[in-house]
Amino acid sequence: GTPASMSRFRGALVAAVLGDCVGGEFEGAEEVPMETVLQHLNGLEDETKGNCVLEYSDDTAMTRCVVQSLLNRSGYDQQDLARRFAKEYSASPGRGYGSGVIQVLKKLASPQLVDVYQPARDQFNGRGSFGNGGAMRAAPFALAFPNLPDVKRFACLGAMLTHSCSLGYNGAVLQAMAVHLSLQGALCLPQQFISRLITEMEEVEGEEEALRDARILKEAEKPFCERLHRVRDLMDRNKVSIEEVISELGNGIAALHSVPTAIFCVLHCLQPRDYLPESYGGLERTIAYSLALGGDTDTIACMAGAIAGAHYGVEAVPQRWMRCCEGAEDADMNAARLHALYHQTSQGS
Ligand code: R7I
Ligand code: MG
Ligand code: MG
Repeated sequence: GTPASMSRFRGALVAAVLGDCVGGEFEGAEEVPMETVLQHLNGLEDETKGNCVLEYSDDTAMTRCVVQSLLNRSGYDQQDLARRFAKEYSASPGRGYGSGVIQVLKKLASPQLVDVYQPARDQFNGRGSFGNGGAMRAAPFALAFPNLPDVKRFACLGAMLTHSCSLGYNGAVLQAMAVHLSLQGALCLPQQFISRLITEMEEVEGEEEALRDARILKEAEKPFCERLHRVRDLMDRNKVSIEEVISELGNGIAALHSVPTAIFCVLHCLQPRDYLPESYGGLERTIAYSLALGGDTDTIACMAGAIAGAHYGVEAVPQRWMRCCEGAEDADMNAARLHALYHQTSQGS
């Protein structure tokens, strides 16, 4: 497809929902046999089972808040977004939110709150969360703003409403950038794609706060860059085992242990793989592979889904998977509205 086409917007938002919904089945499982993954996915296509409904989790619930806020305010509005997160949580608290972030969401509901970023700063003894909750909802920023500096800035701020540690919000910046580049067709040249992400993250992680957090948490000097180099090493290799991917990149709830992993899933599945069905296209391969890693499957599949969906477009989304997933239709409609906002913004400024 052409860069930033409607199909790419729809693919990104719909496949993110699919990843979350189908990934929920295995969240927290230690490594999932591919056979089990394929059974789960084939089950979605079994029409004799009637209308299966897979509910979305916090990943999609918060993504929907971001989408609604960006559309309603025609851009980023921190007060509005904070209010929507709080309202969504109090309406449906059982979506599987991280155990720490719940406190932030409760504080965000207070009408007396002056600084909407303060509750996030109070997390984890004042260091802030490094969970992947900021990254899991970052895709809409890439679908609302055509310019990369805006994507980076607003993805960062949007994440800081709950994640004030740089290892949290920089995961969101990386995820939004990956969706942005994919939307432009950058995955047609995978080597350049990963190199570009590394170059951008070099700058992002060169900031004082990031360098300090990395030091305190005893990570590499530039933790996301280090992981992206590992992604590049793994994608250059013909055969990579699931165990190696987990040990090199991680499959956990920290942004550092899941965003680079999601990016790897997309890159690895650009080609057919002998352990995945021949009938699968790239999008199906990406989601199946993400689930087979185990761990934080809903979130890794959600993030990989957004990046892959922006590359392959909505035509690559299996209809029968889509029909099973709560919120997929809404995502499709909202993607079209974001497409309009994006192209309006690019002409206006
Ligand atoms: O990041 P967050 O919104 O959780 C997202 C995850 C996704 O997998 C969703 O699908 C859902 O299942 O949850 O929520 P947080 O509570 O901010 O972070 C998640 C977890 O990461 C926390 O509950 C902690 O276990 C851990 N964590 C930390 N632990 C120690 N020190 C995050 N930050 C820290 C920290 O600074
Ligand atoms: Mg979830
Ligand atoms: Mg999760």
